[in-house]
Amino acid sequence: MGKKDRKARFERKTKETEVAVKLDLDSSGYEISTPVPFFNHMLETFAKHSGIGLKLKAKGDVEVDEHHLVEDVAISVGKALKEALGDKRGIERFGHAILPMDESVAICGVDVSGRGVFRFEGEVRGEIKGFKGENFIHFFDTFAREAGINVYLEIKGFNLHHKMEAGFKAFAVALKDAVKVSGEDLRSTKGSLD
Ligand SMILES: [Mn+2]
Repeated sequence: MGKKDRKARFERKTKETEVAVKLDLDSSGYEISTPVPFFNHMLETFAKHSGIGLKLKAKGDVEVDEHHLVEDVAISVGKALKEALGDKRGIERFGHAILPMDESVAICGVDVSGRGVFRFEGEVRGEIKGFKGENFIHFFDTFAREAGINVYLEIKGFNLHHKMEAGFKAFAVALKDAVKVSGEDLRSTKGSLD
C-alpha cells in the first residue's frame, strides 16, 4: 500500500483566476463553485460518478472568456489528483467505460501511467451558456497532462449537452476503477508509474 492518506489540497492564484481545490480519493461528496453554471454541472457530474471527494472554489475573468477559468481549474484538480495518488502502489491503474446518454455515447479509457496524454475523437462544436466545446477538449487535455494520466475519449451523438455530459460521466467511471486500491502491487513491469 502506498500513500495512506490519499488526499490533497491545491491553491492557485494568478491575475486571471483564483482556484482552491480539496480532493479525497477515499471519500465521496462534492461542493463545486465556479462562475460558469454548465461547468459546475460537469464537475458535479464528474465528482458524483467518480466517487472522488471534491471541494472546488474558483473565480476568474470569465467576462473575457471562460478559457482561463476552465484551464486553471483543470490544472488545479489535475495537480491535486496527482498528489493524492502518491506512488500509486496498489491501484488498478486502468479503467474504461462505454457510457450512453440518450442519443449520445462516450467511450473512455484511462491509464494512470505517470505520462499525461489526452486523445479525443469526436466533435463538440458550439457552446452551452458560456461553456464552449473547444474548452471541454481543453479541460481534458490540461487535466490529463497535469495529473499524469492517459485519457482516450471518443464521443458520438447529436445533442451537445448530452455529448459533453456523457464524456464527463465516462471519464468519471473509468477513473473510478483506475484509482481504486485493489492490492499491494505496483502495476508496472518497469517498476514505476511516475
Ligand atoms: Mn445534464
